[in-house]
Amino acid sequence: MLSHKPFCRLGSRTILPTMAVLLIAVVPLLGQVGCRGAAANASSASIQIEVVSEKEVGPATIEVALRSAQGSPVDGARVSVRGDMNHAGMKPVISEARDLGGGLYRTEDFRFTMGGDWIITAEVTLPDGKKLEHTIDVSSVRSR
Ligand SMILES: [Cu+2]
Repeated sequence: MLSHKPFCRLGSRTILPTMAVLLIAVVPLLGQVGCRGAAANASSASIQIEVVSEKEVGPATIEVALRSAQGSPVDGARVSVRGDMNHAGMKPVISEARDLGGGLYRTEDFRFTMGGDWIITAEVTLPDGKKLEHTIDVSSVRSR
């Protein structure tokens, strides 16, 4: 019993400093996780669309680049590319773009089905579920 009391006192004296050290170590870690989370869960993004293949009837490749408001690449989004022509009565061409990492998404089965003027829309669902879209005009797609 005589040795029990000093042991308890020693115990509480070492546990408190240990907890303080853990807190000091954990708080900056939480801060970093918070910042990274904010970038990944960007609820706004800039969307860039580019036709990287020939602009002619047939298979085409379209790339979509996503950046957060802070300028960092946004990965893990769902990007669907829709092609419409500027005249009525045509079925839109829809292609899911593959996530290549680094904020870049690329179509694999898009095709221009007719020569003429197209409107390309990227429909984006960000990792946090927010939806955005961006449209570009692609004029004078060549017939073959
Ligand atoms: Cu057409």
